[in-house]
Amino acid sequence: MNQKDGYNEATVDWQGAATPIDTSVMPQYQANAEDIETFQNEGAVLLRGVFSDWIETLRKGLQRNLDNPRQFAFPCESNPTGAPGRFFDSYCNWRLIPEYLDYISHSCTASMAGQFMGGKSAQFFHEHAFLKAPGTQRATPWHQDLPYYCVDGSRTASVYVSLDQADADVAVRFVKGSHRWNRLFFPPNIPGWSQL
Ligand SMILES: O=C(O)CCC(=O)C(=O)O
Ligand SMILES: [Fe+2]
Repeated sequence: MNQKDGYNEATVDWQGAATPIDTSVMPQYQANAEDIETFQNEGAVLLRGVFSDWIETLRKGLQRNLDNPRQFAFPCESNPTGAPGRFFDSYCNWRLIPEYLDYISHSCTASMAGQFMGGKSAQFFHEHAFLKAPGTQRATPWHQDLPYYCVDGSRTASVYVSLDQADADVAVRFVKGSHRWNRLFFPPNIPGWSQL
């Protein structure tokens, strides 16, 4: 894999020309006040089934990424050689993977994020795909995203779409209310960044 010092590098031109998205045809999400309050207070809210109709499309998109990792941006295999399972991630591919572009342009994800952030408009930052095959021993380290993003502020939201059922002990977890601790937790092992 195209890694330097353990970190993934761009393998393709991931910026390219601007990709116009017609926001007028994006479906609206109807967030309820209670869910917004939970998100604001606890930092995360579970919304079941909202993207059921998009799972197959997103799986197809992810499969492109998995089949030809080097044709996409920032591919990274984090499993040590010979370790069971697979831990793969890649990001900034929404222009290169038509299924991702379809989801971003035609699902209610933008409307949803906008309402939970409490803004009048939403700016899309990027997508990030994670794959952990059954048996993978390596876990994603505890972290917050904000410290390593080139954005700041509290009106941000990630829409995390799970494409598979995962047991609770290996599923993504959030520390309730930690967004309000007035502390930033950097991902570990990034040179110059403080350890968690
Ligand atoms: O699913 C994971 O392992 C990590 C997800 C994550 O860090 C993120 O979505 O920002
Ligand atoms: Fe993250």
